[in-house]
Amino acid sequence: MNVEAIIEEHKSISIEREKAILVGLILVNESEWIVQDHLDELEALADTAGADVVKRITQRKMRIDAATFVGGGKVNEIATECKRHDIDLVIFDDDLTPVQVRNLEKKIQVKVVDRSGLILDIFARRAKTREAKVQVELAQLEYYYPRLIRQWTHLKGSQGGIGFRGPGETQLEVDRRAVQKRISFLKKELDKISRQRSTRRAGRKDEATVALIGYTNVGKSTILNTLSGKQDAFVENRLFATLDPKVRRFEAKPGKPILVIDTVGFIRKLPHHLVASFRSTLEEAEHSDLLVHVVDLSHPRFEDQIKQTRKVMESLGLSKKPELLVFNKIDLLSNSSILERAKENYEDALFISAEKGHRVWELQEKMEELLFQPNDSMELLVSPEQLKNLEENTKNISILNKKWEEGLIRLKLVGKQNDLNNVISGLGL
Ligand SMILES: Nc1nc2c(ncn2[C@@H]2O[C@H](COP(=O)(O)OP(=O)(O)OP(=O)(O)O)[C@@H](O)[C@H]2O)c(=O)[nH]1
Ligand SMILES: [Mg+2]
Repeated sequence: MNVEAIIEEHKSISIEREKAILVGLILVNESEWIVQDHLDELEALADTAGADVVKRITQRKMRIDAATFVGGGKVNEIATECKRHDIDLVIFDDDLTPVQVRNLEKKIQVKVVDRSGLILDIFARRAKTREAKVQVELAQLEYYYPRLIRQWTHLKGSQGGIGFRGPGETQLEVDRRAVQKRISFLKKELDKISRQRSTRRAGRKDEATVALIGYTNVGKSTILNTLSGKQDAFVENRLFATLDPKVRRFEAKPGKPILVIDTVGFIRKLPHHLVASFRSTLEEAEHSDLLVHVVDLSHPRFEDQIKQTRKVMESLGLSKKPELLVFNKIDLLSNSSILERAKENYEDALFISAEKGHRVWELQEKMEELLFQPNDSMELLVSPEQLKNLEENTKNISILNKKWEEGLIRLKLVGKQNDLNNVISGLGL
């Protein structure tokens, strides 16, 4: 049986919801509430994957236990709770090594999944198109490859469900060489898909493109629907609703169409295999003229989400692209102080409610302004350090005509007015 067929089979097996326990470690320099916040998010992930969380177990510890991640006493406590509540799976908030998973499963007698495994599982369920399926399968196989030695037979009950969708159970049947073969086949497929994408992109290279990026569930697809006046992008109050980038053309001003691309959402600790294999999808953001970074202002940890999103952006080489911050869901704010503070802290940002349609016109106008603004230029005299700073930190600006002049450098900057203004304030001129 090929791996793809087995993935399909497993998707169909596990419709029933499973009962889960979440486990988080509080290391010395961490505070309990941050770990609880992370577990809130893990609970949302578990819910999306089809599990109901019955209990959370945390442990304060100086360092991670190499053999079982948490300490021996904690493992016993988890095992007891699993029996008491008839638990199907234990989900750890941090990544576990294959050895830790094996040891834990042996002791707890229930399957053990980590955050990455859970996210991969959700992606496997959500993948609809050929492209998304190939990307998810590749990420899963690379993730599971080092775990092939797991002995599933000792676990209770049937072996379906979370952590087993996708290649999961085939680990017993397919030997490592076959997996390696499949991985190289999938990589070739991805190359093909990536080439097709770039051909498609070449066909629209004269059009202004905007990519909607941001943490998962912030409202990117809702914005796409509101802007294009259609309701065809899939919106859901669960994590990772969108896996395939949708492109919509909308024409606010005649003759000046804008292509808006909706992308897959980011999350804290997005598994690196996933980032790597979703590269071709995320290339859409790489090739856009403007990134609209959407933030859910009603989320208590929105600032951390901005940070996490920027981290992923950096790893994808997107941090130098022009970025417009858009705070969404302002209709959900119960007091105005959050909005006021955010407006002070993020002066250039926009504040909208995509669902209610509040101030979405501002987003349209701002996108047009940033995309269709003519280039401007200015001349500057800078020190070598300032030039270095410019070269490293300026977004979307060309630095031309560099000439030495008495220990300083005369140069010309070409770019949009906004970007040029940012340069001037950045250099303190
Ligand atoms: N109250 C309120 N809810 C919103 C707003 N915008 C989006 N939502 C809701 O937030 C949830 C997530 O919206 P999506 O548009 O699917 O979010 P997304 O960023 O595309 O999420 P992923 O594709 O999972 O990354 C849905 O339940 C939306 O109805 C808003 O302005 N106000
Ligand atoms: Mg979406």
